[in-house]
Amino acid sequence: MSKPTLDQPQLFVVIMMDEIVLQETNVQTPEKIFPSKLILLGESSVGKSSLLLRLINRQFYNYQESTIGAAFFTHTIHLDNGAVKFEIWDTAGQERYNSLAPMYYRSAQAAIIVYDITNKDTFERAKYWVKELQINANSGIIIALAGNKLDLNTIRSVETDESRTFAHENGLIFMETSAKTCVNVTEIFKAIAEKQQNNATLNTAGKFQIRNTEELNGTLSCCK
Ligand SMILES: Nc1nc2c(ncn2[C@@H]2O[C@H](COP(=O)(O)OP(=O)(O)O)[C@@H](O)[C@H]2O)c(=O)[nH]1
Ligand SMILES: [Mg+2]
Repeated sequence: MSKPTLDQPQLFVVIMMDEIVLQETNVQTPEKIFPSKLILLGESSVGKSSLLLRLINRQFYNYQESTIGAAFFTHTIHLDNGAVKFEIWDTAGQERYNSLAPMYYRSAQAAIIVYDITNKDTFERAKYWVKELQINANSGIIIALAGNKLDLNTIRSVETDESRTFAHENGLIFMETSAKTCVNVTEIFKAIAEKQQNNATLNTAGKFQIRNTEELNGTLSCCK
């Protein structure tokens, strides 16, 4: 059997399964569901598709095939007070053709900007995307910065402190991730879901609940 990729139908079967399970669950315990459009941005080959494949399919390929065009996938994160149903857009082409990007990030509620910790240029590119979204995207967009390929820590060229400081200054969620060894993959999506739900609660009920993302550690993992 040929290797499944994000473009092949196998993955859609998994996604459909996810949604069927959700519906069955809802019959017994109806749960408030927040829809959220999330886009993956970042330089080519930083691991955007690999992170998504790891999240949805719990798999990793050393030779991930290039994304063609853009594809979207749904994935629901369940929280204590409801669920966030992400419509996740994995893009290709935005790396080379800046003009394509607004088409993807327009109307997005969240973005994960990915860079490769072993490649400084990709971090510079990530900074560009942060500025671009701050200026042109929805004002309330939640932005997360993912320093991917943490398994290659020994040959890193972007220091954690530098990225953390940049993220802090710009109000971003920040995590270093590895699609390969499955570090912080589900966690980064859950942190976004938490923030989105908190913002929604703040907007609708005037209540604000601060949650520490560290409390999530160990409670969720995409690697079973
Ligand atoms: N070592 C390592 N390699 C990774 C990781 N994530 C992706 N890759 C590899 O990096 C290459 C590009 O990945 P891909 O997901 O296609 O990047 P994209 O162009 O940003 O979508 C592929 O060869 C992946 O196997 C990671 O966390 N660690
Ligand atoms: Mg890709």
